[in-house]
Amino acid sequence: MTRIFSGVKPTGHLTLGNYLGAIRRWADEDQHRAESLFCVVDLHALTMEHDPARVRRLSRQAASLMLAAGLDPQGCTVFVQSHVDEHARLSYLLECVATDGEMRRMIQYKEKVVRAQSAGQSVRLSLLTYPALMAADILAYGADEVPVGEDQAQHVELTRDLAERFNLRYGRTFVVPRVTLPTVAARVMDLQDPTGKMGKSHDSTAGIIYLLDEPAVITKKVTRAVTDSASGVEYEPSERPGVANLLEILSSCTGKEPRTLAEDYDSYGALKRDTAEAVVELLRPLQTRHAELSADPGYVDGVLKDGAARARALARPTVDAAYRAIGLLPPT
Ligand code: AQP
Repeated sequence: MTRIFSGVKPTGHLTLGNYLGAIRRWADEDQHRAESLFCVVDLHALTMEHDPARVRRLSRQAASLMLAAGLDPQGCTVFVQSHVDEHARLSYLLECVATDGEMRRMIQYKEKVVRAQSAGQSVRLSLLTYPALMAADILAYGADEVPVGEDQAQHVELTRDLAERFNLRYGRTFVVPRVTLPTVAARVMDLQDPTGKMGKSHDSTAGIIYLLDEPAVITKKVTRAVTDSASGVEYEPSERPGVANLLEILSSCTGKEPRTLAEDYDSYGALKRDTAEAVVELLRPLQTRHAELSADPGYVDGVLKDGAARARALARPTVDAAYRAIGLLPPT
């Protein structure tokens, strides 16, 4: 059976980008067709300046939002990365297979270095080595598929390279995974800066729709979305990114093609009104379920405990095999 792994970092409140690019697919499709593992990848939240209490809070919130989005713990494994030691164990081996040059080529690394430096922060070494840990997250489980948004595709490509290199040098140990992207909204853009990704750890929040935003807040953010001064509504992502972003968001809520949707509108006002309404309705059930789960933290903790036990049992044999293959003496 196909095996799927994917995760979300507790670096901020989850956004519409996280939902449309990843989590909705996990819940609506992936968990029903494959053996699936979905993870709150909390170790990745330590690569930039962080507040320990906030990371803990956001980790539980991310898990509860994943469940609220429809992940069924009877049908898939939901867990927290740091509860399973195998991720960190394998990450070191992959650092011994990766090169400094390929880590430095990662776009997210380059972007986040600029962000850290402009905030006057030092750049943590873990920011550079983060893709090795992400590769470990995936390879430890023998995942065949990794459903992510477009921004993570480069890291999955690197994971493939590391798996192939390891297998070639030390004997076949890892499944070589492939990335799967959503057909629409693979990169939801910031409503205030439609040339940049809607990212949960960005400082300016006016262009970011958070999954737990109130309906009135969502409406205000969509209404104030940056478009352009051209007249008429057309789907031209490179020339008119703001309008294209709204059409893609509406498309992923309605199932209609962005280009077809564009024909229904001759004003930005109507497009924004319908997009805001569609997003509010899309998120309503998730927000209701999240409120119920928040009132029952014991349930979420129980899901994460069972999930970690299942994940550990799956990862351990592969990581042990990698330790043997690379030349480490097994304990007696
Ligand atoms: N804007 C997006 N559009 C489509 N998919 C997205 N994803 C993230 N943003 C978008 C996908 O959501 C999954 C989890 O994302 P993540 O937690 O790994 O990263 P992030 O939300 O991008 O958060 P960061 O890295 O902490 O902050 P920023 O955004 O500031 O760089 C992934 O599958 C991702 O592709």
